[in-house]
Amino acid sequence: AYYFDEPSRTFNEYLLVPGHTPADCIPARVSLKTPLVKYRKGEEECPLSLSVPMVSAIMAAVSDDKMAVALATEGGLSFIYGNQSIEDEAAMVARVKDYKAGFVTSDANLSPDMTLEQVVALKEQYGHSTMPVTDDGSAHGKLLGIVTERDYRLSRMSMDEKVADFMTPREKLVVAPDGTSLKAANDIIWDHKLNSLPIVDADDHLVALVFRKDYDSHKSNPDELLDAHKRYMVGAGINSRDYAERVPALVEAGADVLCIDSSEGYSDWQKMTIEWVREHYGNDVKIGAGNVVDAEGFRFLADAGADFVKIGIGGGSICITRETKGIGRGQATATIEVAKARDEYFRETGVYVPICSDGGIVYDHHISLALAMGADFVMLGRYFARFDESPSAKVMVNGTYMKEYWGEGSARARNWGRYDLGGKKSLSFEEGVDSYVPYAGSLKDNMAITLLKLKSTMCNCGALTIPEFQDKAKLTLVSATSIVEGGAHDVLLKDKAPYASNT
Ligand code: MZP
Repeated sequence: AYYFDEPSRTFNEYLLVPGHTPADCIPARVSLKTPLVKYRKGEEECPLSLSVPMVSAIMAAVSDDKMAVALATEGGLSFIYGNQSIEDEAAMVARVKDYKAGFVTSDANLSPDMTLEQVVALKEQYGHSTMPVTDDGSAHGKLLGIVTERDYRLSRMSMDEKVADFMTPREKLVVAPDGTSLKAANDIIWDHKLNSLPIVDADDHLVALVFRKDYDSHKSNPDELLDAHKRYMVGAGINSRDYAERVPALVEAGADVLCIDSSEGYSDWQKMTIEWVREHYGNDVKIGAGNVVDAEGFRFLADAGADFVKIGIGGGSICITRETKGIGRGQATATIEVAKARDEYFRETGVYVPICSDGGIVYDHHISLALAMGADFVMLGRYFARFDESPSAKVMVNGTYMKEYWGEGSARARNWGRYDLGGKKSLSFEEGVDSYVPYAGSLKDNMAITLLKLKSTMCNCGALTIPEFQDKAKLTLVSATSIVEGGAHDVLLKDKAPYASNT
């Protein structure tokens, strides 16, 4: 047997030592842009990049189309979960791509006299972009109008509150048939006391109505505002069994990037999947692979043609793989080793293959540590599961709001494709648990704090970009006793547990 010289370590065992902070190194100037897929040395720009280095896990409790829209709005990316029918997964991808952020488009079919059923039928047509609001908040009530679903969800209001709020002009739906003239559109806006602006084409026909706040925030002319109306990026999980059917459906639906979802990716199954994609799509379809935890595993997947490689076995909050099968590696050590292998591969081949640290992020500062250790971006499950936008149920447990969160290897998910090593199509034993995580509110609010912490840490290390951070970071191991020193200690806390995870 081969023995590694060093024990494998977790993020909690490391700290960053500050570097020199120049006066112009302030959070407002930090860029979190990071590559998502591989590129060649000398190429001006990576073909796909993220504005923030966070992606949501390929899990049924985390990444559906709603999560994908909310996260893409903040500059990250979701990988829609693959443990569902090909049709359902492709439909989720298509809904993200069809999502019309901040716009209520004109439609000749909309009218204030419509029944709720008719609106729901239209909603199907538009995907998830709109929500009907009725006077009594029930499905039988009289239709008052339609609000964009993003506003509806992000407001965290109950249906009742929403109906009350709906009476304010901000949320009202404008009913404006195609071909409406600018004058007629302005009349509608005036009559309905709407806080919207009409966008018209060269013939003065209405193209769309835009919420004024979106218009103002762009500070641009109407044309630019409609260019700004770009489609969100979305990823999708696949497995190494039904890819010949699943990949074409996801590509057709508009997925920007795919990822083979497996608990252990150093296998011929992954190589065969990547080869199939290359044979049928060349380099047009981007595909990530994993998970691996050492240099050998990285090299194997990079040579197989993976567009990015995911790191992590057994570190997920809901994962019991290490207990069940005795395989895995501390997430920090795995990330450090794979980052070195990525850099060596780049020097040798001129190809930069981004790496993603997946699982085991408990505190916000673990994201900083993962990036400092060389990860290009991180994948999180538990973090996102806590938010309004995750697909799981919000429940009251012992007087506290919780969200359900379960592993893909749990009896609840039975995602056999993720753990498959050939043989029958079923999950023979569990590698994950079913759990609750504390409800934390909206994704937008939480991510704003997390990202500000990350940017502040980067400035403490004198870095304005992620590559600069990776270059300049100085990391130190911490002893068990200095971990105690790092928390509040030797004082009597007034409030209970202010140091809960992600605070
Ligand atoms: P975390 O962010 O909750 O700590 O970890 C999320 C990661 O755990 C996922 O991205 C995936 O790699 C992994 N995962 C998902 N389900 C299981 C399981 O049931 C699991 N064991 O380990």
